[in-house]
Amino acid sequence: MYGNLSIAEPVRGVEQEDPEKLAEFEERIARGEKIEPHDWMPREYRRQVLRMIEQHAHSEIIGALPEGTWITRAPGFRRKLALMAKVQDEVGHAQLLYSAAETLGKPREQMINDLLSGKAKYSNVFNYPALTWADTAIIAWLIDAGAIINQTLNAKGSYGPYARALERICKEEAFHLKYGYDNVVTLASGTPRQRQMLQEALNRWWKPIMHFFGPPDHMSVHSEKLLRWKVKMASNDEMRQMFLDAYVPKIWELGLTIPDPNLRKNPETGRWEYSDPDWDEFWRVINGNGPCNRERLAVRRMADELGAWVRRALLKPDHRYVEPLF
Ligand code: BYC
Repeated sequence: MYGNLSIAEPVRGVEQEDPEKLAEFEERIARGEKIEPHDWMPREYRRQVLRMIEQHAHSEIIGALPEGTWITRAPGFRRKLALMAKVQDEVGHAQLLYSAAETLGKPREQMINDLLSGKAKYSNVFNYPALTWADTAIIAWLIDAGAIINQTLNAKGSYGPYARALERICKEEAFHLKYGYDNVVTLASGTPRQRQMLQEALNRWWKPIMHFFGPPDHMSVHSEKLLRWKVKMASNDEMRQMFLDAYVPKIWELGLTIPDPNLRKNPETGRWEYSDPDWDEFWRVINGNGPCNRERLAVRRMADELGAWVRRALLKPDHRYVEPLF
């Protein structure tokens, strides 16, 4: 059992597969072996892993935007340098993840087209604006914290190229977390105005962060299969609980208030209880109707158009480097 999810039942979507091959595949996964691109895999496994890696890659590339808008306004040269390095890392993560996704047969260009057309999903959190410098601090601390919980688990997953990409990504995320925490502590121990700015940013980001781990287990569409095939190593609710366990005490330590009067750890169950974080808003945002979805995609489309001539020049088939004669 994973939270409310039972994974004992036969998985749906594999009825057409050769039962012997399927059994062998599932045994490999049960033994903890990695599945590599040229290994046999059920079509549904390929589809699910591709869906997840692709969404993750898009999240990294769109995720660079809310913080990226603060590079020119970062307070001081050192913070500007650190923020630039972080944003660059996030875009690098997208490159690693697009490469991992390509091993499953979908060309990168098609993935980018699906992102730009609005067909593909990416993480809900990046459809909200970063209104102040404190918002960037909360993103770098708490969203990166959530991402580390999710990704250190997924890094133990069954698909080799994704697991290996995540190992490297997690190392870089650990730096981002420290950078974010340093910014949060600076604001929390600053002037009353700075503390207020931080509190207001936390108020704005709390709900999106609760949504970040995905819908509650009973609403999750894919968890059952993904857990069975060890693509996901914990359910959405379990990851949310891990995050609350690790970070609620740290947030309280800084003297901040979490904007949920019902948040408490039930001493009997050992689980956090919280107000319903408005799952209707979550579905609206991930389906293209959040506060910044249109703006985020417009920026990416502009970048795509402005970079088109570079791609053409690099990929032009008759373009050869000719040694100068003199
Ligand atoms: N946002 O069946 P479910 C970063 C969708 S970026 C949007 O539970 P699953 C960073 C889900 O796709 C790191 N959509 O899904 C970068 C599905 O829709 P479809 C981002 C979401 O896959 C820059 C439907 O809801 N991390 O760290 O079992 C700066 C049903 O959900 C979300 C990843 O991408 C969401 N939050 O579990 C700073 C991690 N949640 O496809 C930081 C990789 C759910 O049926 N992904 N949906 O149309 C995962 O681990 C899993 O996909 C999730 C969801 C846990 C997120």
